[in-house]
Amino acid sequence: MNKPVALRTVRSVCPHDCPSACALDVDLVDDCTIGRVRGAKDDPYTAGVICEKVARYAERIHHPNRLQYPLKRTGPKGSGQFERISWDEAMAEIATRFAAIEAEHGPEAIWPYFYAGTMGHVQRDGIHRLRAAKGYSRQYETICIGTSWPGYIAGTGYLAGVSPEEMAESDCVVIWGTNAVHTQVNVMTHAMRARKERGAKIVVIDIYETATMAQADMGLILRPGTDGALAVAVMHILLRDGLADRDYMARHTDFSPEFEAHLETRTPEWAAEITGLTVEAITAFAHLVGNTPRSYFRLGYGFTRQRNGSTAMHAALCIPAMTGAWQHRGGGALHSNSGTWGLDKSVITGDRLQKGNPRWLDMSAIGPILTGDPAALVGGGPVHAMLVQNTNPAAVAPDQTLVHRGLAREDLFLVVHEQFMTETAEFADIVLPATMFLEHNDYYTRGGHTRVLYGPAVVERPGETRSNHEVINELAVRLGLDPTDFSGTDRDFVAETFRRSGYPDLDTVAQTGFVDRTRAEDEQHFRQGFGWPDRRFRFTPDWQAVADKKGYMWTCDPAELPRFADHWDIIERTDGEHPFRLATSPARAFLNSTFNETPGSQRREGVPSVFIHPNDAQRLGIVDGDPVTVGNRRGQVELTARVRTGMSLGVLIAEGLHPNKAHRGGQGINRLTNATPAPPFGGAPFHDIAVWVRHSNLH
Ligand SMILES: Nc1nc2c(c(=O)[nH]1)N[C@H]1C(S)=C(S)[C@@H](COP(=O)(O)OP(=O)(O)OC[C@H]3O[C@@H](n4cnc5c(=O)[nH]c(N)nc54)[C@H](O)[C@@H]3O)O[C@H]1N2
Ligand SMILES: Nc1nc2c(c(=O)[nH]1)N[C@H]1C(S)=C(S)[C@@H](COP(=O)(O)OP(=O)(O)OC[C@H]3O[C@@H](n4cnc5c(=O)[nH]c(N)nc54)[C@H](O)[C@@H]3O)O[C@H]1N2
Ligand code: SF4
Ligand SMILES: [Mo]
Repeated sequence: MNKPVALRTVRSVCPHDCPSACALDVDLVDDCTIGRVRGAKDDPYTAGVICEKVARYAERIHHPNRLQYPLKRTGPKGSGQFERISWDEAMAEIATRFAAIEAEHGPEAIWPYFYAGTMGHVQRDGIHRLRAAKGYSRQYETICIGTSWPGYIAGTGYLAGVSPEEMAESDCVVIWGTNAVHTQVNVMTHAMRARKERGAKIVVIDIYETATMAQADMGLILRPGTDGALAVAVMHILLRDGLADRDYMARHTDFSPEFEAHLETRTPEWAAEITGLTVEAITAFAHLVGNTPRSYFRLGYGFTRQRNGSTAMHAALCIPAMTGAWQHRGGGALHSNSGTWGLDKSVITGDRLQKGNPRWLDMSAIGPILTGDPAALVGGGPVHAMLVQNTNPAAVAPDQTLVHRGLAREDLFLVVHEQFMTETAEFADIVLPATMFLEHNDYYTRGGHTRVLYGPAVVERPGETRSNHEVINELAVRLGLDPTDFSGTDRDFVAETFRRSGYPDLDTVAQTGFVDRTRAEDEQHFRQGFGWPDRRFRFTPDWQAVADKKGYMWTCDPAELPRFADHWDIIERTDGEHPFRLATSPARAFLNSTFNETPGSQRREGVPSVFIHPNDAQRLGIVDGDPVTVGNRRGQVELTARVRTGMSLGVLIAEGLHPNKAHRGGQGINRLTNATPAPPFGGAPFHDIAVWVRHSNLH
């Protein structure tokens, strides 16, 4: 077959929930069809590189299974039996049911539910405008950032760090708790530049030998949930061996004799016992960062998906504050730049329209909420209706047994707006077909770099698909809300948001495709001080002050938190019945549950499997390729064993969110995860799971 000839190439942005926010060059074959997708060469962060799954986007946008028409359920809940209906019928039914449920149970019985399927602000966050104007239940956003952001803010007081492009000027790049080769490939571009041009050392800290660690000069494989112990032992060594910058600490941190006395007890021997690392490995790492002023800490999400994730993030972040790496170009840390956009999004989110003071429901606790757990419902009544956009909780949310039981309730009216017939859509009463990013207008941010990018509609939409923005506006008007707040195009909303934010006007931005929000170098490095009133970095965190800054809600007794940066020993314990620790690390060719529908990604990832150490496998009579069952009190999942080294004994790794149905037995990996909110402010500990494993045929 001849390759189709590109008609023209347009600039766009990857909309998916990945810190890289790549600028894309998309070939158009005709008005409806895309060809190749490449990373923009002239974007300084993307630098011409994108992941393989987005390079193959034609497979997703032109997928034969894309939803194209509204559907209404005809069989039992979850049966997947639907009939085609018109948009008018669908919207009329939704409006009638929502109005009736509100009349009978009050507006808090309706819970619009969303997440980050698209990271475009107009399409993603418009659901809040409807929520606010109606006084529906609010959504506490914990599933991804619930533990990591608070841990970072606890130190710096501000959610921002050194531009990732500066990594190229580092002498040591520490990639901590992120599998960047899978989850944000562009980190590698800049880290590898530093190695090539300056001979920088790359350190990777994970719980197994990831594709990222395979490229490292130093790989530290520690036991899950023990990063805090490694971090405080590193600080112990820095102080002991005269590698701490006491002058920097005196000027820019709250370093105290009490904290120093605390660290005296955190010896490398103590940490070796907890982390499973050797004293020599811990010492070598401490000496490397202690002797390398330009050390850049790229702190990921993965190590914070443990119950002690917030304190682990804070402890790791303390290292560059002790060495003074922050002062130097190419030194410091980055977790997320999401505090820096300076956007006024009120036209999208409708803050001014907020009716009453409705309850906040924790998105991670969707299972307990829908099955009537009084604590999760925060004292209020049941949820009777949901509008779901941009997320697939029946696959991605923790404690899947409860999630499915809840979604299957006959007295829950469920509307799902989707691009595909996901596990969640299968439970719906009404399914609405959604556009994709190349078919609507939006602007995008992500914490992994410093630019805000614009992505215009460039191809025709298939069938009767509609954008989130259009659905929210139409539903609001049908529910009797003031059309002035719910009319105008998505492009109008982008333009108005830019205007309110003091950004350049949209026509200008559309020329280049981005707004550069890179802050002054001194600000990125906190050279004039950190984001607390005394301008000092905090080794002794004030978690209440963190909560006050961001409106976080406590999920534990504040007195339980360790006083100083520390290892907090609260992860799920193994026991005789559950002797293994499972982490559900990311797959390279899936993005959460997105792309698990495309053939190229399915080929790359194969069957749902679990990595197991050869000694553990041998003891349990398991050989590579065997069917195994992994389980705990919450559920059981069928996987295929992959026997491999490069991980600790007693650890299991299941990469990726395969479709639930791809597992023998049809139960997805989140059958095993826990929906109890992590302390101090909530979040789902997806990599913190005690389980058993056995050969499936030896029951
Ligand atoms: N290909 C791909 N890309 C993705 C995603 C995806 O699913 N697939 N997801 C996207 C989303 S929504 C997000 S938030 C980001 C997340 O991206 P990351 O920041 O990379 O976070 P995770 O994917 O949760 O996990 C990263 C690594 O943390 C490791 N880990 C788990 N527990 C521990 C621990 O206790 N200590 C240490 N040191 N490491 C640990 C895991 O083994 C894994 O290798 O990636 C985004 N990009
Ligand atoms: N076991 C385990 N579970 C996890 C994780 C883990 O590491 N392990 N990671 C967690 C993390 S970090 C996150 S962020 C969550 C993410 O969970 P989700 O936010 O649910 O992410 P996706 O699975 O990518 O699902 C996004 C859905 O949005 C749809 N979508 C995309 N664009 C649009 C649009 O414009 N309109 C509409 N209506 N729909 C759209 C896509 O088709 C897709 O089905 O998953 C979490 N779940
Ligand atoms: S998923 Fe991430 S790496 Fe891939 S194109 Fe999108 S932003 Fe870039
Ligand atoms: Mo995420």
